[in-house]
Amino acid sequence: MIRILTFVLVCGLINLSLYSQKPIKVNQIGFYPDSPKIAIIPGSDEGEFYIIDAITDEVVYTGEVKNTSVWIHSGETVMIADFTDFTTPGKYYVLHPTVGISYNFKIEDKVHRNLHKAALRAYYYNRASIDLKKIHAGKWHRPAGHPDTVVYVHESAATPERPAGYVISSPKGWYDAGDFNKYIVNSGISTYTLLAAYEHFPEYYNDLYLNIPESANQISDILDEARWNLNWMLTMQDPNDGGVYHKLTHLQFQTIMMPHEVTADRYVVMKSTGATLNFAAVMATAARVYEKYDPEFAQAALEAAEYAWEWAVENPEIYYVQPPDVRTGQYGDDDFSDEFDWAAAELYITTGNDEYWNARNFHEIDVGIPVWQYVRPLAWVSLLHHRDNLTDAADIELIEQRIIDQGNELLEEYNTSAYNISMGLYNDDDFVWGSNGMAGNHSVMLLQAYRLTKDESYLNTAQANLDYLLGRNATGYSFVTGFGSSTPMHPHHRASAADERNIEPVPGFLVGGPYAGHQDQCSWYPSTLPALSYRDDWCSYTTNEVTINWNAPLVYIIGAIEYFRNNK
Ligand code: G3I
Ligand code: 9MR
Repeated sequence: MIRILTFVLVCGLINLSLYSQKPIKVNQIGFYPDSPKIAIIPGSDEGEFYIIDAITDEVVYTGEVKNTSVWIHSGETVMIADFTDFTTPGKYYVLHPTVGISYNFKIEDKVHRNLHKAALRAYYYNRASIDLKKIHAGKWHRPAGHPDTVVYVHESAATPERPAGYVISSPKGWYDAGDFNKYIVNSGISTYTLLAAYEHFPEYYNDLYLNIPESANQISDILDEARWNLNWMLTMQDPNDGGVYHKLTHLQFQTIMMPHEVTADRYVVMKSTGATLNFAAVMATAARVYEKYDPEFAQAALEAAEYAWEWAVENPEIYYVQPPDVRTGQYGDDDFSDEFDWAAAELYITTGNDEYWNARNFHEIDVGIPVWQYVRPLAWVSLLHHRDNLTDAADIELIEQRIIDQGNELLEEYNTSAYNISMGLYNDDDFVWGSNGMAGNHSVMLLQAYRLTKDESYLNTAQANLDYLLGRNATGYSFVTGFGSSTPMHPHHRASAADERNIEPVPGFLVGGPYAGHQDQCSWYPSTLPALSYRDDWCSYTTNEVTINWNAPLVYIIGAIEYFRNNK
């Protein structure tokens, strides 16, 4: 009987399943047996939905659709299919008799583990100055790009000791994104987030094998990967004064080509307060994270951090101004108060020196969601993690309260959202350029509240945002290359777009995601509504580029969720 019912339902849906996206939206990777499980069904036809075994096509679960409501960010009326109490491992899809089906998903332990490795390996694939060998890179192997051993000091960065045209060597590091440039500001939040993942979950990462060139050493692979960028960052500090160059860049964006094909000159461009404080914060973090494994490096990182801090205190308002002959990314910022807070917090934690705590007024400052130009929340993340080892100067109650308040704000949004996610809190402001990074960073903050309180609603909401990124969203895409049934095939990523050998883009990259700014003038966006405004096309660099700062929260949240779901 069940088989017949399924057959009838599936046949009735053949037309619907010819749509380019399946109408029912679900995490296309899957769920842990004991985690919440939700699908979004468009329309208002409440009634029964079914979970179907993808191998046998049998109905294995019947539930009632509920909560019809409108999601203003996509203009859709949607319903919730909640099948949390179905816990049997396997491969399934969701079916609603009048609406259609979803893509397949799995229920199993460690369901996101491979995706987690891929999200980390994306950094390896974006390394400058190293051959990506077949044994590590598979079919995406390529010769080394950008040795960066001859880099010119740009006029904007000239000093008596290092005049314009002076040559420095500044190899390694990760390409920022789909472009080939290396930007200190964006490296700050990205590298920190990977270091925080390790600092918060060392047992998990000590076991995670990434198949990168350093995998055979005794250090965790995530720390080896982060070190590739830290080594580059260290070369961006001017040893004569402690200031840090804003970026290492071509004068303009290069056309579509493989990294090793590029021959244009490279420059370091002006020092800025923003870059110098990001550098100070990350080096102070690195000093404590690597102390056990490489004390010499840890010491060098701490000295570099303190030198940078001194420069920033003496030069508190050097804003990045793009020189007329430079056209690449700006990462410009007109408020460094959050960068000062973050660098002070990391230096305070690492050194135990009260002067850093006292340099800022932590009682007066708020939390928020981390993004490249707003890093204050990272100060609270680190203070929370180290709260039991701080000096008497710190106010632990304040630190805990700030984290809980931020978590509660996000829970409130989840509870009122038609999609059951926390995106949309500040209305359309969450749908910025890189909204997927924003969704990830919401979850980073929710996970801090969970780590502190062990209240499951924070963990569940953090996972709901991951479900959103992996397919339970208005576009129907799973936004990580290579993971899911419908994933980006044409990201704005030169090393993928120029690769004539492979149809599939480099895997493991989270694309920027829905955003209605449309500055790229790529035509045919399906909608002007922010949550639907996404195109899987090279031309859409405002929605379909990849970057190190969007992948970093993805790594953090998957690692944390995998750890907590399997170690409760
Ligand atoms: O600061 C204003 C704010 O005051 C205003 O309310 C808001 C309204 O739109 O805009 C804010 O400015 C935005 C800015 O980011 C800061 O958030 C701009 O509109 C927006 O266009 C800008 O986007 C940045 C983009 O570069 C263009 O500069 C993205 O955040 C940033 O991720 C992206 O970074 C690029 C690099 O430059 C180059 N490498 C690739 C990378 C990713 O695309
Ligand atoms: O490829 C560039 C991308 O990395 C940047 O995020 C984006 C915005 O700064 O710019 C892209 O380059 C475009 C340039 O700005 C304008 N001409 C077309 C380039 C993309 O093909």
